[in-house]
Amino acid sequence: MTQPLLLYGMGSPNVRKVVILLEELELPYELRHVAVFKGEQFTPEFQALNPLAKVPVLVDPKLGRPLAESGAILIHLAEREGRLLPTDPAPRSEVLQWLMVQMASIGPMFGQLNHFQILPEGSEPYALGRYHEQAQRLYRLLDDRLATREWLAGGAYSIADIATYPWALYIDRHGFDWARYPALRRWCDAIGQRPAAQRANARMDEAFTTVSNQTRTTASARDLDLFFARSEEMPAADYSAVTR
Ligand SMILES: N[C@@H](CCC(=O)N[C@@H](CS)C(=O)NCC(=O)O)C(=O)O
Repeated sequence: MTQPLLLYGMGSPNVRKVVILLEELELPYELRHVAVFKGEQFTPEFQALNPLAKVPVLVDPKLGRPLAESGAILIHLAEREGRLLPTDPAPRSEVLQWLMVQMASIGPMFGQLNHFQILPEGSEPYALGRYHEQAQRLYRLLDDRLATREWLAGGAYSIADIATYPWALYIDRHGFDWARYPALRRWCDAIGQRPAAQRANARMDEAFTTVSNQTRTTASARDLDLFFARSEEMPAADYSAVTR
């Protein structure tokens, strides 16, 4: 019998994209929660899997080593199964380009916007303004791109779409109006209706949502300093909104 894959994660977009791909590929897998709001990622056992101490991490018996970084995990699984990443150089390079846009720009910029939105209103206006502008530029890029094509890259649904979708769903929480991004909305709806995306939601809810929320809402101020890597040398920050 084939051994199932094991994915370490929590309820977050970088984990969700891997779960969506696992469902698209119909591979057997187990999910293991990592209590990042309680510092479990910094245990020696977890850091042996990923020295950067972040989820997701995939353990694939066929690979013989744990694999971190969601983009690398998507490429590995797509290549392993020969799906959702074209082999012809031109469409393949296009899919990889748009996957890198997600990994290098969308994830980091939206992540920083999420961070500064958490702080009490008015505490970091420059940082909030900067990341809001960067996010707007990226939402506009996606909407313009999707106005002339069904999928982001390579002429077919691919790991570039799967990587970007869970992040694009932040649009209204980032204060933008869906009505100004109709092509992005059409694309999000189309992915959300795919049976694999719906099965991924159910698996994420079952394995992560309740337990992630519980660790988040009970995190102490010290836990949150650790989670946000705020050192003693830095100014104090009010993260209390995270626990609400
Ligand atoms: N570039 C990484 C980012 C992973 C990441 O930021 N993971 C977050 C959850 S989405 C995490 O583990 N945070 C815990 C920490 O930073 O200590 C990827 O795409 O896998």
